Amino acid sequence: MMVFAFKPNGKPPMGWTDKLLTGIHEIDQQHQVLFDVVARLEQAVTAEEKWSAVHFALVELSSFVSIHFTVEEALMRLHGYPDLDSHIAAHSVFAADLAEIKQHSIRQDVSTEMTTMLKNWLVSHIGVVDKAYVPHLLAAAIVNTPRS
Ligand code: FEA
Repeated sequence: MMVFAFKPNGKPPMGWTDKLLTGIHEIDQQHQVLFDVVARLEQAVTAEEKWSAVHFALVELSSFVSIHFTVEEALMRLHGYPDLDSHIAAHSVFAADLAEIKQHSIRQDVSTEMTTMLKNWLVSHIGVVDKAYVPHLLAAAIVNTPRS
């Protein structure tokens, strides 16, 4: 069973900055899970853990990325976001890069450059491309407070 690391009342994940908050609670939680999983991947790579630990972190990251992209794309589609197609295209490129690194991890070591590339993509995608849909979704009255 896949267990994701998000702890709602825990510390913010490594590398997370509140500048990346969108104000849409569900999305912000998911983004922090992504950072958490990337931090675990980085740790496995820098500590030179067994290939299987690195591969498992990449499997976990791919699984959660896929869930997250599905949720985001559904919200944008549901609310008629005009830049949906280019946003989906950006997701597809990242998912393909990630799949390639995951395959690579079976045969060869994953480099810190690769994990840095993944983290940098997350920061710039969330900070620019995701933030661009926020005014549209908030105007469409997406619920943005935590469920009790
Ligand atoms: Fe458009 Fe959200 O996607 N954060 N990520 N990755």
